[in-house]
Amino acid sequence: MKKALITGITGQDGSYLAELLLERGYKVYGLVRRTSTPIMVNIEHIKNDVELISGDLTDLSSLIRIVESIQPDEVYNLAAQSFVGSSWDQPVLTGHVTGLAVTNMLEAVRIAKPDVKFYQASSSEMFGKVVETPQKETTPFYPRSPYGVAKLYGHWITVNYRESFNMFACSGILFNHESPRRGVEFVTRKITDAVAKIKLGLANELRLGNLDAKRDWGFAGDYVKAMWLMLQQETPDDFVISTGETHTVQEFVEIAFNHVGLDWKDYVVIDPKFVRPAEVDLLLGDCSKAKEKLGWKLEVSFEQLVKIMVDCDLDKYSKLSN
Ligand code: NDP
Ligand code: GDR
Repeated sequence: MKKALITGITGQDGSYLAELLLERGYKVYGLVRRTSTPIMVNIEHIKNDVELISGDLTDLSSLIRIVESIQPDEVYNLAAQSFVGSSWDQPVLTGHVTGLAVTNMLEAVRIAKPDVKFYQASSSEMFGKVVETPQKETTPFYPRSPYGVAKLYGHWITVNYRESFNMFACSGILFNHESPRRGVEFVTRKITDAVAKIKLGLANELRLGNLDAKRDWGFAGDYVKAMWLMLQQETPDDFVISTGETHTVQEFVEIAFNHVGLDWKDYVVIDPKFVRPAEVDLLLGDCSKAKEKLGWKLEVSFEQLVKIMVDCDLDKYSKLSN
């Protein structure tokens, strides 16, 4: 039985990845932070099937001990301070967790199980300012937030450990991916959550920032398959994962409101509080390399994704109000 360790298992991607690995017969271990009250919403349904281990990405000694005791075949490093907006409020913490701590995980592996297959959750935020579109593996990076800068460190240190120590380390440069398990501060879930509340009479407005930003949005369930595929290859490499379509925040808003028969213009209020100090205007990925070498493909379209998310939030609030 193969063993996998997932950091960030309580997050959106960690929960989908854990499901996928369990389906494929893996023994799954998840690193979880100690919290005063448990926050396990995303993994409630599988918490008896996975083994949760207490630790923190910033604490090297605990990571070494964990890798030593589990002896995993694969490590998926998904833990991060992942909200771009907060990275301006907490730039140092973001640098520690999202950037430097990637070295902790790599060191733990190098010391305790150097033949591990390692996946690093890199991000299209590393492309930042538009230098070239569509963005691919060879596009120069120009991050526009403390989060993007920290992810760039994580990306390059992963490449460096592969080249320096001959480790099987891959970096997945994933474009935005969403689901009903997305945190509510991210714009897609913020929108679908508000649309459901407005439809059910539980809210009467949705306050947003820049509606013109363009993102390449896919479904998280499709993207975790790409992570797994990267670690099943003969040689480690870096891959862009994206849909190859870009949409504005406004288009997302329109589809979500239309889906419940409402006109978004009656409810959306632009609030400067949600406009960022520096914006990434356009993300559009070219994932030809992943399609060709990994055989990866998308299953959920953009419109389907928006509707799935709205329906889930409607269902959730309908049950709560009954
Ligand atoms: P989430 O924010 O949903 O999950 C982040 C996870 O990291 C949570 O489990 C969180 O734990 C954990 N975590 C945070 N800080 C620490 C720490 N110090 N020690 C241990 N665990 C910690 O992110 P996603 O699932 O959306 O994303 C997964 C990864 O992929 C992240 O690294 C993200 O930056 C990256 N990424 C995401 C994309 C996306 O569109 N979703 C696109 C590209 C990259 P807790 O529950 O305790 O907070
Ligand atoms: P992003 O996701 O920054 O792309 O990072 P987010 O959903 O936060 O923002 C997307 C775009 O929407 C605009 N926007 C708003 N965003 C939020 N959160 N709230 C608002 O009210 C709002 N109004 C407009 C933003 O300005 C932005 O342009 C996500 C995260 O998952 C990262 O961890 C990941 O690396 C990248 O995607 C790829």
